[in-house]
Amino acid sequence: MSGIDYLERIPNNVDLKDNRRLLRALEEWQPKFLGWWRDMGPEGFQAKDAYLRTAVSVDAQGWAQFGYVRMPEYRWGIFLAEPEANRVIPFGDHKGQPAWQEVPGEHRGTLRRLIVTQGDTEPASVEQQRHLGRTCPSLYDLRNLFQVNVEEGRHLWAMVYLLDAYFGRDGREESEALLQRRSGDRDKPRILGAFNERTPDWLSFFMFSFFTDRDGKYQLASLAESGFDPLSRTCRFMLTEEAHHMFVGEMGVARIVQRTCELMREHRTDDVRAHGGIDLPTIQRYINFHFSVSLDLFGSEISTNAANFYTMGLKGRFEETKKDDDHRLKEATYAVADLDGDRVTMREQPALVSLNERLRDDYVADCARGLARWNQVIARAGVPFELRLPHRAFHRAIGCFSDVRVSPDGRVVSQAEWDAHRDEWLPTKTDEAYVASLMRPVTELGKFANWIAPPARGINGQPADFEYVRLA
Ligand code: BYC
Repeated sequence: MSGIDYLERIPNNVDLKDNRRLLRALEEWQPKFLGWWRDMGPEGFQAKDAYLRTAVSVDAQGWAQFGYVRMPEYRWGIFLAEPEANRVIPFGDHKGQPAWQEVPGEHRGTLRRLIVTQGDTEPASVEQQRHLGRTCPSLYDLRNLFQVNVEEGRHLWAMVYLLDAYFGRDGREESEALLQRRSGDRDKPRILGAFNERTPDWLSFFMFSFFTDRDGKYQLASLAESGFDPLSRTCRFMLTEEAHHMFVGEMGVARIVQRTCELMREHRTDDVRAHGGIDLPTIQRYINFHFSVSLDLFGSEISTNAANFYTMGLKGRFEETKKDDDHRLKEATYAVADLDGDRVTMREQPALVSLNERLRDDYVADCARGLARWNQVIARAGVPFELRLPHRAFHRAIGCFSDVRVSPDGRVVSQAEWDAHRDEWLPTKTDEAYVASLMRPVTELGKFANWIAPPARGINGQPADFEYVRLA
């Protein structure tokens, strides 16, 4: 037995000290997690002090404590949002019954699968981002990357807690498997498509944090409605952290857009590549890629899985309890995008099997609000250009549009037309090589790479030139 005091190392509000079985399972898992973190976590910075936020409790003072820490020593804790007294299952066949405090036996396999799918994304994103530290545009951005990484690590802990505490031996096996799959690996890939894509540069990272982390927001919000109360409470706390990740993405892209517009105006040209900026059409192509890949994460438009998750009371809708209907949806319908020959149309479908598409609708509306804010940056600079979300049928690999080619404006096109325009619509090898050529580390205090504007303010009231990571 090592001399580590796990109760001290694992801040928690799940009474770990009184749950010997769980503590033993976590003691066994923690060194494997650390081994994974050393192998697959941020490359090259494990021994550096970073100014990070750690959650040590769920109250206002405790959930965001800032200080310098070396990442392998980060205190990955287990936190559930405070229980809601007399909470009932808000939807599905069990609606109105007391929320489950233990796993409902008949839904055990399905629930485990949902938790594993959620859990799998967390280490996957750390793996995808592990090389980025080497090319950071500033210490401020480097710190934000590490904050996102350690919190994804904590989200993995959150799911492992559920598996170990509630699913016995098969839960522990799943916890191990979460450390064994690898993003992009041919033989043991991560479960969902977007988490096997590469995140080779910081433009991709910011796009990922904006678009793919936002899928996290909507999936977690749906799981936060779950009748299985420990899952609901876990996800509610995770959502507070997710907000910062999307902030990093939104502001990252906004700062790139701002810098691009500055260069366009300063040099009176659209050709900002000549001046070391990232041109707006390239940014648009990255949007097209990351948005479409993230749309796939919501699953097929028509899904009996989604209907079952709902009917079983395991996964609700976004803001389920704020909706004013019967929360069973047996009779209701919902308008779903569909393919009619070579046209994209809308078709009324039973609401239960349409839940993936409904959540995707909520997500698309949220993305559109972020895009509008990027467009304000462009408009304020007086540049006549507008970024757009591509049509939801564009470049899809999951669901009814996966077999056809669709243009960003929503027309079904021939393979020949697709081939002729592909390089206008999606990042090209040349784009990627150009963006890669900009990725040179900037680590002087208060300095920022030429292709990105400094942030309006620093983290936790600190200035932009604060020593967010101590590299010396
Ligand atoms: N890639 O009925 P279907 C986050 C599979 S992100 C590969 O269409 P369903 C984060 C599907 O699993 C949030 N496979 O879909 C963000 C199924 O396989 P099985 C993650 C896919 O089941 C950034 C089959 O296709 N959380 O937190 O209704 C950084 C037919 O499925 C994909 C969750 O996803 C895909 N894109 O819905 C860090 C929540 N899509 O089961 C973290 C939990 C579908 O037949 N997961 N398939 O073998 C779910 O709710 C559901 O599994 C999904 C799929 C919404 C993902």
